[in-house]
Amino acid sequence: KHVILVGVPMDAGKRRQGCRMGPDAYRVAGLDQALANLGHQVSDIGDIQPDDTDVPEDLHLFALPQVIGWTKALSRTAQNTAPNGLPIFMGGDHALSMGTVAGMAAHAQQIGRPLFVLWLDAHSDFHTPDSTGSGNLHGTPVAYFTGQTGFDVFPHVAAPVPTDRVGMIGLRSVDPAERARLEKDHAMLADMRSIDEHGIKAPLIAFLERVRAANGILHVSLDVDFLDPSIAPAVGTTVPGGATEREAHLVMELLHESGLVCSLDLVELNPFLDERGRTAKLMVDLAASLLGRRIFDRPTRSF
Ligand code: DIR
Ligand code: MN
Ligand code: MN
Ligand code: MN
Repeated sequence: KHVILVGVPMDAGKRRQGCRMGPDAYRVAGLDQALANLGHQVSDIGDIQPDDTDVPEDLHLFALPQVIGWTKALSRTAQNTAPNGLPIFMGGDHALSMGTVAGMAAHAQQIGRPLFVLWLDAHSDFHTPDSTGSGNLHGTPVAYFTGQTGFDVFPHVAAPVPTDRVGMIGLRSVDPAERARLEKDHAMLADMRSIDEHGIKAPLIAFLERVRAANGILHVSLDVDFLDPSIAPAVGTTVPGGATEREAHLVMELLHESGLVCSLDLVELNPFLDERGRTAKLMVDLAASLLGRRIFDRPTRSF
């Protein structure tokens, strides 16, 4: 496979700064070599920059013009890279998924296949600009790319992803406005309670079967806070009770075996909060599992 690394030094999605250092942390942790060792051709196109916009600052929404500039640049970059390989967007905070998913959805429309999205996160990031209490736009990307109302000042989403093509695993911090919206329709919601009760594999396999049945392609968005803070401390919004290292690797290996993944976001890594690169290295290992690293081979699964 041709893997295309895209650096996204974006910090505009929330007030606490540091995610802009994420792309270089992944490079220092050896993401390119880890994937090359699996036999992939790896290109790093360097760090991209946001477009200029003349949207004015907003009193409630933090760094609104910058987020819009990033969304434009990222949507274009996703559409330009996806025909040539599997882009990995090295964030940067989770507001970058407004652009990456919008761009991947436009790409999917081009090739005539539906885009599904797997959201691995403690949070559902399903606020709209009207419902967000924090004003931090990293809490809004799912609402944006599914075409919820309230994003008039943002770039138009040419191919919104229907909410019933979005699956979420790892949820344990969902605000009331998000919950009300999520309960309407979704492809799969696995909160930590359901993972405790049924394991992490069952909901994922059911979701992958839906993607396969629809001849879809799958964008994966991995937020560091999907993981338990005891193993992944380098994130500004830790929530206790997250996925274990083994659960996370199982998800990644099953995603690899599905053969359905077209693109990946690695988001919310804040190297300023890390312990000697520990979280960055874990994220690199998870990306490697998603791209085929494993202990022993398993038969290819037909989802
Ligand atoms: C939080 C979002 N619910 C908010 N937190 C996130 O600010 O609205 N953390 N996304 O990663
Ligand atoms: Mn998130
Ligand atoms: Mn999160
Ligand atoms: Mn919140």
